[in-house]
Amino acid sequence: LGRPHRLEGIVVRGDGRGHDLGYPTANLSTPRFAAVPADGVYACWFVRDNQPDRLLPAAVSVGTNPTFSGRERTVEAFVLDVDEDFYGQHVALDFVGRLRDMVRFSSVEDLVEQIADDVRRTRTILRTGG
Ligand code: FMN
Repeated sequence: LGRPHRLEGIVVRGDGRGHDLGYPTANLSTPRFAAVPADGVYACWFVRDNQPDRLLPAAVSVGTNPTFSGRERTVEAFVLDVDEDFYGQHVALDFVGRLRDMVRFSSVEDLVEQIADDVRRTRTILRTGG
C-alpha cells in the first residue's frame, strides 16, 4: 500500500479492567464498514483530530480478549507515555507492524508480562525512546 493501514473511530469506555492491569486502553468504536485488521497485537501510531501532527506510539489489541472470555471484538490502544483517557475523541490508528496473535492466557500475570514485552517491541518498531 505504501503507507500503514489507517483505522479511525471514537474512543468509548471499555470494561475498565485495563486500569487494574496497569495498561489502561482507549477502546475504539469503529464505523460499520471499517476495515479492522485481523485479530492480534500491533505496533501503531495513535493520532487525534485535535492534534493531527502529534503521533503517539501505541500497542494495540484487536480481538475478543479471550483471557477474560470476552465475546465482543474490540480494538484497544494502550497509548505509551500519555496519561489521558481520550474519551469522546475522534482518533485514528496507523498499523505499522504486527507483533503476534491474540492469546488466551491461563493467568492475568502472564497477560501483563506479555503486554510489557509488546510495549518494548512497539518502541523498537516505532523507534521511540522512553
Ligand atoms: N487480551 C487477551 O485476552 N489476550 C491477549 O493476548 C491480549 N493482548 C493484549 C496486548 C496489548 C498490547 C493490550 C493493550 C491488550 C491486550 N489484551 C489481550 C486485552 C486486555 O485483555 C484488555 O486490554 C483488558 O482486558 C482491558 O479491557 P478493557 O479496556 O475493556 O477494560
